[in-house]
Amino acid sequence: MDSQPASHTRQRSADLFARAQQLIPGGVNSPVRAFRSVGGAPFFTQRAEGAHLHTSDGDDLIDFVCTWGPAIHGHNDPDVRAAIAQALENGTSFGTPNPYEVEMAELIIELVPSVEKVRMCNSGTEATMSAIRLARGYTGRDKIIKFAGCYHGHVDSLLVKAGSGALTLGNPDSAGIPASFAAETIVLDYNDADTLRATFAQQGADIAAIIVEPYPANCGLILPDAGYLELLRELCTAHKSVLIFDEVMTGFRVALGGVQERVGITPDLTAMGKIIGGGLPVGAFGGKAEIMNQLAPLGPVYQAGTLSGNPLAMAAGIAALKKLKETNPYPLFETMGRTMRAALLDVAKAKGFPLQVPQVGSMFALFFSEQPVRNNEDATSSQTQHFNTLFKYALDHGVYLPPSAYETCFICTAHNGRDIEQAAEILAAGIRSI
Ligand code: KE4
Repeated sequence: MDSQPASHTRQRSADLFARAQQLIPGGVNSPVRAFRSVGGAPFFTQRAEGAHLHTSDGDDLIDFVCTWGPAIHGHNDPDVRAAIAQALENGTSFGTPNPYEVEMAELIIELVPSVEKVRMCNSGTEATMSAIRLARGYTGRDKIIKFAGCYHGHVDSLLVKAGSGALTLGNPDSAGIPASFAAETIVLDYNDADTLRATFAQQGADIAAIIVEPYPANCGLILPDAGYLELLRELCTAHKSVLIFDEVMTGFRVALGGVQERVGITPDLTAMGKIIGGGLPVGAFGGKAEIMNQLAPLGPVYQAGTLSGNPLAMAAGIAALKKLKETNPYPLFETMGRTMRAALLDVAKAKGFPLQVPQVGSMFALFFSEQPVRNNEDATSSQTQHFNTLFKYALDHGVYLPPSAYETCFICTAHNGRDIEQAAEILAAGIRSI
């Protein structure tokens, strides 16, 4: 892959972006795509294949965003395509139950043992929003605990940042969120066991649920201290609060059964998305039948969706999940992830540069920080300007990292072999150039 000349203008993308900005707020349909965090203007993608994006400017990029997680088999996977094409023969949406929904539910329940019943929806946001409503309806309580830096989609009660004061009551983290909503959300630091215990001691009887990304991956990638996730389980059990694992990103990615399979913890509810749609719009939430049966039409908690269980999305997701079962790519992911981590740490050490590369399987992140990153405050204290410099160097040399230091890089099976080595060389050169 040739390095792009620094003067490479990406003119076609620039023209498209100029038009888009006249029509769509910020020119994008999701904010992170606007490159505001890293600077510069976004490129537009014409086609995606395997581990590569082919841009409107004729560039060929090794992709470590993988459309934010769904493309675990690489883009445009032939088996997923074939499944969509076959389903398409019968139409795109029926508004009635369809056989694909049953097969998808059977697969999820087989692969994620904590899930006894599951409901499909159309995004990760819908999944977490519905899980929270369900937990509140099931417990009759209002308070939710979330953790600073964790992102669970644009749910009103979760777009909340840490408040001040001992009770850490939340403040809105977006315009349009009533203070009354934010006040029902308690925001704590991830990996802070003492404050968590104290919060439950003070308010346990009012806490409907904890919602957590068990491996937070929306503030870079953060891994739990030993015993921390077990503490979440212990406190929720003791206080009869619902433990919700948001595995929209980690589900089926870090193991077939997600983080909960790796750590042997059984949440009460799990939010899912991304991979289970094979790249088409999807979300799902599931867990204990006793809780799930509170959902309409059985119970008093309402939740619905015109396109929930859409046959094309179900066919694509079923193909993606079946392929994961058949190929078991997780050892390969660990090997590729460690190859990338070692290459980055080696060059940073040789340069005497502070770099942390948390990695688990096919997920890794880069923090330019002396200290390991244990929570959101550590993450935001890292030298993100170095990440932004690396991002630009990488893009100019044919490697696409997530356009924010607070995202996580994804490896797919299609990276195997030359792509991962070539990308590691380019990123190492990028670190040397900082
Ligand atoms: P969606 O509504 O975007 O499908 O899912 C929301 C969501 C929920 N939970 C977790 C752990 C998530 O990571 C997400 C969405 N992830 C981001 C990337 N970090 C999506 C990218 C974007 O917002 O454009």
